[in-house]
Amino acid sequence: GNSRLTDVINVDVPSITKSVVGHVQTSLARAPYNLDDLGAYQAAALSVRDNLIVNWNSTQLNYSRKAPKRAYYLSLEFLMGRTLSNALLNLNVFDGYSESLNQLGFSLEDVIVQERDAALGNGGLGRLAACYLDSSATQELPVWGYGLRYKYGIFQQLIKADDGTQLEAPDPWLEHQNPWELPRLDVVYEVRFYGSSQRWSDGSGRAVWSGGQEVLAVAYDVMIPGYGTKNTNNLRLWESKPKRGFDLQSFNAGDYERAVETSNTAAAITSVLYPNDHNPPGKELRLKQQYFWTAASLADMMRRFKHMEKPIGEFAEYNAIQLNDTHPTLAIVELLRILLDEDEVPWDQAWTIVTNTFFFTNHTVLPEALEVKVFLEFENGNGLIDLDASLEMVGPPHGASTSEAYATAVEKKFPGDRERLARMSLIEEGFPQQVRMANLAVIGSRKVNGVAELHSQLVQSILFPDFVEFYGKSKFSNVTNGITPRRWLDQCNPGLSQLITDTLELPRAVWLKDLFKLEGLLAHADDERFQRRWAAVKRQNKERLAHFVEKMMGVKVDADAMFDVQIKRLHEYKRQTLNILGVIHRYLLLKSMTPEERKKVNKKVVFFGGKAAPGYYVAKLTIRLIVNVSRVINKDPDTMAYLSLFFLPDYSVSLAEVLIPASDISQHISTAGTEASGTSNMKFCLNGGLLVGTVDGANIEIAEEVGEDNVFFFGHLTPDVDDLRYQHTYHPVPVEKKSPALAHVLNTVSSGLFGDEGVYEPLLNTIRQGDYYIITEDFDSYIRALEMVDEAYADRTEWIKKSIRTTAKMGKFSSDRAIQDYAQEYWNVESVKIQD
Ligand code: 26V
Repeated sequence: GNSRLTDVINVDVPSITKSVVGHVQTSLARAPYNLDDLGAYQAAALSVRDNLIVNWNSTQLNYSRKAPKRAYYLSLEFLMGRTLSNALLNLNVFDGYSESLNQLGFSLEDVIVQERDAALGNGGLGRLAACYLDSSATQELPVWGYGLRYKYGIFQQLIKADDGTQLEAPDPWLEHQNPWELPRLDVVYEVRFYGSSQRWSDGSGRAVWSGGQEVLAVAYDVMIPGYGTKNTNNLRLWESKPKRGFDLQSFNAGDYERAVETSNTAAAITSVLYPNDHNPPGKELRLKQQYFWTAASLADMMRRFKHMEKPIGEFAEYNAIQLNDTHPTLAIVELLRILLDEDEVPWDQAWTIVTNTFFFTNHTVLPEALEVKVFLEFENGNGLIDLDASLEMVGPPHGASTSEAYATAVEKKFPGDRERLARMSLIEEGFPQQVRMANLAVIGSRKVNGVAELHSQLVQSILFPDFVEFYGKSKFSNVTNGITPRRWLDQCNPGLSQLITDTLELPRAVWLKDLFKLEGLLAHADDERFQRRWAAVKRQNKERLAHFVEKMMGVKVDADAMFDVQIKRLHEYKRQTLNILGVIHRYLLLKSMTPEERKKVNKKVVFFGGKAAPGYYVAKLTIRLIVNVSRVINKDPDTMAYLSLFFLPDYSVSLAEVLIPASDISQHISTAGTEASGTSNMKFCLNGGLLVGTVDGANIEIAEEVGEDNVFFFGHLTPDVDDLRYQHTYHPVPVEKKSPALAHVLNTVSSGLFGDEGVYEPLLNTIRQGDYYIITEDFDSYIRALEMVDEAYADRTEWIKKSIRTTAKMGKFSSDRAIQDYAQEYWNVESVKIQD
């Protein structure tokens, strides 16, 4: 069905087979007969890797020879998912491997799913970084990613059988060896922690830093192939390692625990990804991760730059560094430290270089997500708590000079405005004092951006108004997020990809690199044959998901029903609660109907997926409610034909690749002004799913592109939210008054219909009291929007047209466009074509 042979130029099946079998025998040391799917995956991956290595080498050699300006994407998270299928498609050898594996008695589909996801990220921010790497390589831009090689990625989510609560288990993704990384045991840096620093007395700001603890950073390179190009970029991940394996003295003295203690603390740094997004953990280990990673990355960039033999003053002409949120902000003070202490650059020039090098992307306006770092006391501490001590604790001794120079400049521009000075300070006063990472990121960067139009406005008006006044508007701008159409259409939805290629009469290699070409589909939206094929693809994808769910959960899923999906991290602002309360409302309505009435109702299957931060009590309670509601309604004989509900455990990139192509409608229902962008909204629309959502984040720009008549908007708008919150706090009105329908639903949950009498009260009370995310205010209009969805779906032809028009207008949301924005408007880097 999904043959891609049409555009394949280079399918040399015998040589692929030779390479795969060669790896079975000499790399895996196994016999080609009697091989299982896992073995076949490993051999196929090693064979593909051989090709990647060749391309990677010539790319890196070309970059070194041509010495272009480079950009570095610093992100603590890269949510890569699986690599094999992506590499096969980007190298244009998918069919060749498929055929070869068939001949060897395997199905490529079964082999592909043997791979574990590389899940080194929490959600949108980490997946965005992965899409940006794909687009950078595809556009032949000299961009590297820098991150950490966590031994354990995002935790595995289990749902407890008895009460439906979330449990967390470790994600040992490196258990089998990882064929996509190249250990670079020779690329090693020493990173210092603690110790003390002696400042020179010449007023230069220069210091000598010594003592403390040194940890080694070892590089692991992950190859990032571009689509339809030889260019293969690099993602360099650091692993921490003790400088000395163990302490021989303690060992000889018989104290074995002591002997390995320091080696344990060193290894701990890159042991695990922090699983909370939006709530900074405030743990010493997290700060250590941040310094370890930024120090190693900068040392590496500096070594590369020194190799070019350019004057240090030209550093920013050859290097641009994008900060993915505030997590890598210590890079600013670390570069300053290197320039001052190691290269003896005068302070003013050093600061100019720094502020020409860095660019800062903010990813949320939620106040609780803003990183402030507690001043941890100096190890040899004299009890002095100031910026110097704090930043010296983990590293660079130049926090204070930065802070002073900057305070002087602010004071000069706004003389005597003490309150403003306090707001703009790098230090949040109090006990203990804390460093405001966002303020440091703003002052140390050339440009600051948000991730969708509305969000970028809010970044300027809510987060940094003082800085907009201080620096002027031009320092602040917007780069709307994007997604890679290679993974999020071609790879996850081969049926649709093929239909698009057939319809546009363009090679897929063309439209996948220029997504605006999808507009060509508009001319076919009224063609009935095309509509039927379009609907058939969606139907197939729904059946694929139905089979998947049946296999995973042992329950039948009706692919005739409308599929309604909400998949994202659990968070109050994302309002999964609103969705589940809406499901209960629908269930109660169905229960109140006669069998005859029910027959006229649109059949619906609702899917949820997503992880809650382990310590986020209300989010975990929401999962528990969803699971227990599903247990009641899925076996209610009155309603089960019309409404069913699934919480799919352990949501991941790979699960998203099955869910997204199968959705008829998806939910993006954050309180207006809280979701910076959202990126799954783009993925659903690209796959012909429609949206129900609030006027928030990138939903707004999606509606601008596809037309408001193709999006189901509801709810209050951003400017009204603060007032409504104020009313709920100071002039509370009972839920019954505002929304009788919601009150009925809340009371039904309280009554214990879904078991666990009383346990949901803390969750329900977040709505009954305060209602910070204004669920009460939005509930009725949400229900109305869902009714509109049902009505629209009843006219199936019209629905299919909406679906086609939606996909056709998604060009803007390719991450290729986003990366072009960064490359041109921010980094000033140009593509480098690889020659052999
Ligand atoms: C913050 C923190 C705080 C410290 C602990 C670990 C951690 C991890 C991640 C974050 C960042 C939270 C911000 C975030 O993930 N924002 C999301 O970024 C997406 C990509 O721009 C965007 O689509 C989502 O709307 C936004 O919520």
